[in-house]
Parts: sequence; structure tokens; C-alpha cells
Amino acid sequence: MKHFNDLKLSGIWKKLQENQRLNFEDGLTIYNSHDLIGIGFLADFVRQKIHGKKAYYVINRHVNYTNVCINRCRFCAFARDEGQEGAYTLSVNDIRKMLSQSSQQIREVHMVGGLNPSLSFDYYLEVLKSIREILPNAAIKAFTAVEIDYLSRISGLSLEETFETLKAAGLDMLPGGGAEVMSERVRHRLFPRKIGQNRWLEVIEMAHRFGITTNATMLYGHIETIEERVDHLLKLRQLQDKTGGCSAFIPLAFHSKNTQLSNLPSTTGFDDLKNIAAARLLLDNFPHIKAYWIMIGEKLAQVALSFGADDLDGTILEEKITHMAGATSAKGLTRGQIEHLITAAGFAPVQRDAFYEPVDRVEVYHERA
Ligand code: V47
Repeated sequence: MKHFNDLKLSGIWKKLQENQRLNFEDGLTIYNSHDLIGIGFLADFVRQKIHGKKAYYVINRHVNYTNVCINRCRFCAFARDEGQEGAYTLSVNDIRKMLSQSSQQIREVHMVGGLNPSLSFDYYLEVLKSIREILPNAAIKAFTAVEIDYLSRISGLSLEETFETLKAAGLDMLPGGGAEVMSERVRHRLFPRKIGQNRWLEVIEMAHRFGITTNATMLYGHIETIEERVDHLLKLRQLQDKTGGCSAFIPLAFHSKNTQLSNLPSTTGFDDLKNIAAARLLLDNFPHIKAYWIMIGEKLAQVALSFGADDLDGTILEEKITHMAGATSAKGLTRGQIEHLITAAGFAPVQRDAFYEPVDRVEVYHERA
């Protein structure tokens, strides 16, 4: 008989052993509990059932093509107005030059940026084609649902046609951002100009129908309530029941420096681990839970492997969004450093591609034209 310091966790343990799905109340129990070790035990039970001791990572790099953005969300330190000091937009040539200097070992390019009215739809297609040409071994994970919605509007194409065109130009997969927390209350206060949850869900569902897998995220540690967190996770679970197209869930720890919410404190290690564990426990239909070391730091991400996470994202070159908001994590890790974090925590590193295939079994996807 397993003993929990928080007796309320015993009910969840029973459900897990009987393969029963957790509900909203269980989500609240997890978030309200101070028995972090108990929560970790539960999440690790599920994690090990799915992945054993495997811990995934990818050799990847980020490309943030512009920080000019018309949405100007209050939690964002990255965005600028056109012409404002610090505003930048990379030309197709800038991106080509940047990527030409990158290693051919890169298996994933993660690309997101602002909604910049001076960029045409052709620009996005040219960028995708350039990445495909210069890094044929890399999958392109680009544009959150917010950017996809914007691209459909500026191109005048339907969502279906937008995906078709982007896919033909090289798009493989969508990153998980943009829904933030699916709460109209929070949206009105923090990101009123951004698409709402219905449109976000519609775009993601359409991507899945097109065979484009996506991730999903939740931005936590600002003004959201525990109820809103659980509700967000259950909405994602419902979507995944319908489509099965989500690959990883990534809790994103809010960084407040240089944002309009700079009075808010950083998230705590306790809450960071709880979010990883809650995700592993509630999102029973998501294959992967990512500990995003850029946001929670390398050391806590390593510990998160025992609290439900099975993936450390990647080596990540040139992350900008979180570092502009005060992240103190490294700007990138080597393959050796990331493998060391994994093995020192007692897990077996698996270098993966963007679709979680071990790289050794993967040949070049896209031959050079
Ligand atoms: O949606 C913006 C977040 C997201 C801040 O799919 C912030 O593998 C914390 O989508 N503090 C975009 N977070 C990033 C994203 C992502 C990141 C890592 C992995 C994956 C993946 C996707 O960044 C936005 C927003 O929630 N964000 N500002 C901030 N100050």
C-alpha cells in the first residue's frame, strides 16, 4: 500500500492503477497539493509506463524572423512596433546566410516570429524553401496557429489552401504556442488582439487533418488561476481525443522582465515541476511532455525527467523570446551537455528527429533538388 503525505493523492493513484482517466477535480487536487514528491511519484509512474527510461532530445536551432508584431501581447518582451528601437526583420538572404553557417546535423528548425505587416506571403514561402534547400536533413517546425491564421488572412487563402501552400514550400510541423491559456478572462487582460481559443483550436485541428502534427503549450505563472490551467489542459486533451495530431505538450514558464507585467515574480521550481507532472497526468493521450530548459533552466529540466517529462527539447541555438524576457539559462547546449544532463539523472538519451524517430534510423528526408 503506497503512502502519500497528501492523502488526497491516494485516489489519483488508485485511478492510475485502474487505467481510469483523471478529471477536472483531480487536476485541482494535483495543483492544490504540496506533496510534490507524491505528485512526482504519480507522474513518473505514467512516464515510465510509456517511455521507460528513455529521454529524448533533438539537435535544433531557432529562427525568429522578425520581432515586429501588431498583437503586442502584454506578456511579451520580444515584440516591437515597426520603426521602434530594436525592431528587426531578417531578409530571406539574412536567413540563408545564417543557415549556411549551421551544422548539417541539425534535425529541426524551430521558427516563429511576430505578425509583421510589411512581410508578404511570398516571403514566408521563400524562407521555407531556403531552409529546405540549405538544411535538407532538418524538419521545419514553424509558425504557431496565430501566424497561420495571419498568413491565411494576408494571402486571402482558406486555411486548407494556406496549409497546402505552406506544406508544398516545406512546412513539416507546427510549434505549440499561441493559445497561451484558453481563458477569455486572461485573453482580455493580456492578449486581446490575439486570436481566441476557438480559432486556435480550429487552426490546429485543420493542421492535424492535413497530416501536419503540432505541439501544444500553456503559458503559466502570470494571472491565470489553477482552474484555468486545468481547463486549458482538458481542452487540449479533448482536441487530442478528436484528432490524435499533437506530439508534445510544453508548459511555458512566464518570464516577466521587460514586459508590461514586470512586477510579477518568477515562477518557482515547485510550480514548474508541478506543471510538468500535472500535464503528464492529465494529458493521458499526449505521447510527449517536454521540459523546456530554456525557460526552467538546465538543472530543473534535468529533475523534471523524474516528474513526468520525457523530452528536453534540444540543443537550441539562438533562442530570443525568453532571453529577452530575462531568462538566465544558456543560449544553447552542445549534444554532449544535453546527454550529460540526461545520463546523470539516470535516463537513457535518445537523439530524435522532429517526429520522435531516433535519428540513427532516419535517412535524409528531403534530397537536395
Ligand atoms: O506562445 C512569449 C511564449 C510562445 C513569453 O512547440 C513567453 O516545441 C514565457 O511556441 N515568458 C512561443 N513565455 C514559443 C513556442 C514554443 C516554445 C518552445 C517549444 C515549442 C514547441 C514551442 O512563447 C508564445 C508564448 O506563450 N512567450 N513571451 C515570456 N515573456
